[in-house]
Amino acid sequence: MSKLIQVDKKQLQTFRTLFVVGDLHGDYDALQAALNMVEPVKDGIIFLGDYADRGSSGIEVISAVDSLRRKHPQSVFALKGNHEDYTESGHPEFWPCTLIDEAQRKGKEWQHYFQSTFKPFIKSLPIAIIASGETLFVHGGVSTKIKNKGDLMYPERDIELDIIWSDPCEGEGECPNLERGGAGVAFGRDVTESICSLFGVKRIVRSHQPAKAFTGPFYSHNRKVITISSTSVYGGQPFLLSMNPIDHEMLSFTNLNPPTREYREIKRKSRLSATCSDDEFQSLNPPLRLTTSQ
Ligand SMILES: [Mn+2]
Repeated sequence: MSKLIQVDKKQLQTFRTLFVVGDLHGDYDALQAALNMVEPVKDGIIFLGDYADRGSSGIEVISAVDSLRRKHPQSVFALKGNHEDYTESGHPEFWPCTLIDEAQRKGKEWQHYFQSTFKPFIKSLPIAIIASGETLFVHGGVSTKIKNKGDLMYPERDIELDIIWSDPCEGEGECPNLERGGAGVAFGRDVTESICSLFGVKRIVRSHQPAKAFTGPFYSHNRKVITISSTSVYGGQPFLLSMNPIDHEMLSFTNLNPPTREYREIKRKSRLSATCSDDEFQSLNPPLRLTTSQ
């Protein structure tokens, strides 16, 4: 099965809006807020991966995304993130994994849940979407190992790892992603340029770094890489990206969890911007919202 989804112009034209959801990490409230704005079939919707872990409602998020995408396979697409990377026997290939504890807390025996529900879900996830002439969607990033479409359709393991783990970096070239213990690569502007021209797209939309996108989208590589986050579990604001389906240059971002007055006041006073440190935002960290599970 191909791990690349190609959406051509004709299909894009059928959508009223193309919505993109970044990392959710168990934030069911943010998912619900996003889905309230979307009408599947009329709208296209792309999830960029990392559905569980850290937040309290990974099970519910996975279940909702899975059923939505089964119901609307022509308009709902869900990508694989590094938090959907497990061995055949259900051992996570990343850290930290909280989904196993969450499942057990909610009365699910992990092996049974993994084999019967989660594994079929993650096995079916593509790793990339090309919206013809416009945008490459991935969870993490790209690397110089990618030479053609076949590398996305039937990726070797090292290419899959690059796609689900990599981050953009300043400058040019590519090096091991040391901030993540060498998983994936840190890729420079020239790598973005060559991948965009290889696949005939104008930009790369990805997630994987919620801390970089606390207050809205984070742009890199001359605005050709857009990083978004749709989770509040790290203390930032969750955003939904809306794109004109045939001209992705026309886009907007909606805060799914409008800031409280207190947050806005602190932000105004300290003139926080998208470049503020993680520590500054940690001090504003709202309590994790607990979603009751059924
Ligand atoms: Mn990630």
